[in-house]
Amino acid sequence: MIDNRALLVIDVQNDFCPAGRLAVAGGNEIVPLVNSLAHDFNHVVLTQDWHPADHSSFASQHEGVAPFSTITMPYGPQTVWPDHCVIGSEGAAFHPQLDVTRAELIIRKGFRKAIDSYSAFFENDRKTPTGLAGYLQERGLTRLTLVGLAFDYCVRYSAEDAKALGFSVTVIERATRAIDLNGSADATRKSFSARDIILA
Ligand code: VGL
Ligand code: ZN
Repeated sequence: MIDNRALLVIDVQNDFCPAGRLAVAGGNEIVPLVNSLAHDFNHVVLTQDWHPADHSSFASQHEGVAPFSTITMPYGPQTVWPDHCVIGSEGAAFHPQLDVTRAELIIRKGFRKAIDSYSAFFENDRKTPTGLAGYLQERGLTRLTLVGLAFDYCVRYSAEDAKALGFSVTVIERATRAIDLNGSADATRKSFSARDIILA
């Protein structure tokens, strides 16, 4: 019987760790636990936030707009961020202690200038697929465990999309850290509970 479980490790990158450009408090602390989980799973997929230097999700690209405020894009509201995870930069690299040797796939997202992608499955228009669902489905990987950064953005959107696509979804909260903007961490817990996403 094939092992249908996969660990999805979201955005454990330097820019989301302390001293990074979009630092998530304690982001680095999850690395040992993520590594030990990666050894317990037979299938591991990593995601990597991967933006061009002039990405439209950067506040710096919008005159007079402060980081962490919300703008309206053609596809809907978009929070704007400090510049982060610029393609090829040290900030976009995985945390140096992250064990990447277990990964069977690395999926990059947010590489199109005009659209952001929090979710590992769909860009922020909520309909352009990244291809990850097809990859997992073709391989029979139907039971997903999510960890990584940030709990209330890329982990949240990835988990919700995975659930809506019919995967079974568990998020291990102690292997995540939150940005927590305007109550977003609590909103994430409530949303998971409403959608039957298991928070372990
Ligand atoms: C993320 C904000 C912007 C994340 C990525 O990985 O949660 N958050 N880009
Ligand atoms: Zn980003």
